Amino acid sequence: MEKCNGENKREGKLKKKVAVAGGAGFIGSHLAKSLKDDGGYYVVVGDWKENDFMHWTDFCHQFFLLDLRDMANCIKLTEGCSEVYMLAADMGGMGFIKSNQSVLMFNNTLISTNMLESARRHLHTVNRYFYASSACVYNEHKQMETTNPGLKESDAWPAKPQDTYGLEKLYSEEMGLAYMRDFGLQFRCARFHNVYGPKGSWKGGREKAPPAFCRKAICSETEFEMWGDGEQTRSFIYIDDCVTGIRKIMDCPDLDVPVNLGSSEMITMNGFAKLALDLCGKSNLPIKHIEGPVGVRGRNSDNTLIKEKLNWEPKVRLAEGMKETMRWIKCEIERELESGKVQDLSRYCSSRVVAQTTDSLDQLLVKTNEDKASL
Ligand code: NAD
Ligand code: GDC
Repeated sequence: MEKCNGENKREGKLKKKVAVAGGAGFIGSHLAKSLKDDGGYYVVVGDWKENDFMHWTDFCHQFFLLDLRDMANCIKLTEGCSEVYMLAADMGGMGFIKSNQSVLMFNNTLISTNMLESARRHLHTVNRYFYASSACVYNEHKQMETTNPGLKESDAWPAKPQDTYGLEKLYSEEMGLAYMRDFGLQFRCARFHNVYGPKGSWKGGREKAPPAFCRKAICSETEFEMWGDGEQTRSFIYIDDCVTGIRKIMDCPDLDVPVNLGSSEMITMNGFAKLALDLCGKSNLPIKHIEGPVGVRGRNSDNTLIKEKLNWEPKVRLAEGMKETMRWIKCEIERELESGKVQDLSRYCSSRVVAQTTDSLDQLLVKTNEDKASL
C-alpha cells in the first residue's frame, strides 16, 4: 500500500512544511488547497486513496498514498513538518456510521493514535496539531428534542456519545489534550457539525444529508424519499466556512480546548428537503417517509465559545451554500449521463445503507504478514 505518488521541489522559497492526513478527502482537500494557494506553505498530503474530483497537484505539493493505520507511514508523513492537520477517518453520514461500528472504530482508533504519537516523535519540528472531531461526541441525552437550543462544548461530559464513531472522537480528543499536558504538543481541536459543499461524496452510501438531498431532488420525479419522519433537526456548515474556521483555530494562540465549528442555523429535515426541491423547481413533490438510520433527534451548534475566542463564526447561509452544492452535483450527474456511466437516474432517488465488510481489516493483516515474510 505504501507508495510515494509524486514529489514537488520546494520552489526555492522558504515555506512552512505542513501535513494534511486524510487530505484526499472532502474537507482535507479543500483545506490543503487553501494552504497551498496561500503561498506560505509546502503542503504534504497523506491518504490511502486519491481524491475523486481533483488531481493531487491541484491541492498539494506532495502526495503520499499511505495507510495511516500503520505508524511508520504516519511518521513518514509528518517528518519535518511544523503543523499537522489530522482529518483522516473511516467515515460517512448516517448510512455509514450506524452500520459500520466495529470496522470504523478499529480503523479510526489506529489512525488517530498513530498520527498523534508520530507528531510527538517529531516534536522538535511540529509546533501545532489539529484534530478533526465531531458533533457526534455530544451526549445523546442532550439531543432528544427537535428544539435543540445549541450544544455547548461542556455538553460532551458526562459522556454518552453517538455510536462508536462519536466515542472514538471523544477518546482521541482526550488523548490529544493529555499529549498537550504531558509533552507540550500544542493541540487544537474542532467539533465539526455536518459539513457540506462541492467536491464531497454525493452517492454510494457515505454521503450526508446535504449532498443526498441535492441528488434526490435533482433525480426524483414523483416523490422525495426521506429517512424518518423529517422532524429531526440539524445545522450544516458550508465547506468555505469550515476551512476558514480550521485555519483560524490553528492560528489562535490560546484556543487549547475543543470548540464547535458549526452553523447555528438549525432546520428540520422536512424543511431541508423543501429547500433542495425549491432549488430544483420541484416545490410540489411530496415527501415519502421511509425507515432508515435517523441518528439524534435534534442537533445545533452553540457558537458562544468560538465567537468569544476568535470574534468569528460561520457566515454562509444554508440557502446560499446549498445553491453552490446543487450546481456542482447537477454537473456531476450531467457528466455521468453524457459519458454513459449512468443511464437510469432512478437509482439516485434512494439512499443506500453501507453494509459492513471486513475487507479493510483483512488488508492490514495481509500487509503485516508480507512485512514479516520480507524480513
Ligand atoms: P472524507 O471521508 O471525505 O475524508 C476522510 C479521508 O480519510 C478520506 O479521504 C479517506 O480515504 C481517508 N482515510 C480513511 N482511512 C484512512 C487510512 N487508513 N489511511 C489513510 N487515509 C485514510 O471525510 P470528510 O468529510 O472530509 O471528514 C474529514 C474529517 O472530519 C474526518 O476526521 C471526519 O470524521 C471529520 N468530520 C467530518 C464531518 C462532516 O460533516 N464531513 C463532521 C464531523 C467530523
Ligand atoms: O447523514 P446525516 O447528514 O448525518 O443525516 C442527517 C439526517 O438526515 C438524519 O436524521 C438522517 O436520517 C436524515 N436523512 C434523511 N434522508 C438520506 O437520504 C437521508 N441520506 C442521509 N445521509 N441522511 C438522510 C452526522 C454523522 C457524521 C458527522 C456529523 C456531525 O450525523 O453521520 O459522520 O460526524 O453528524 O455533525 P447526521 O447529521 O445525523
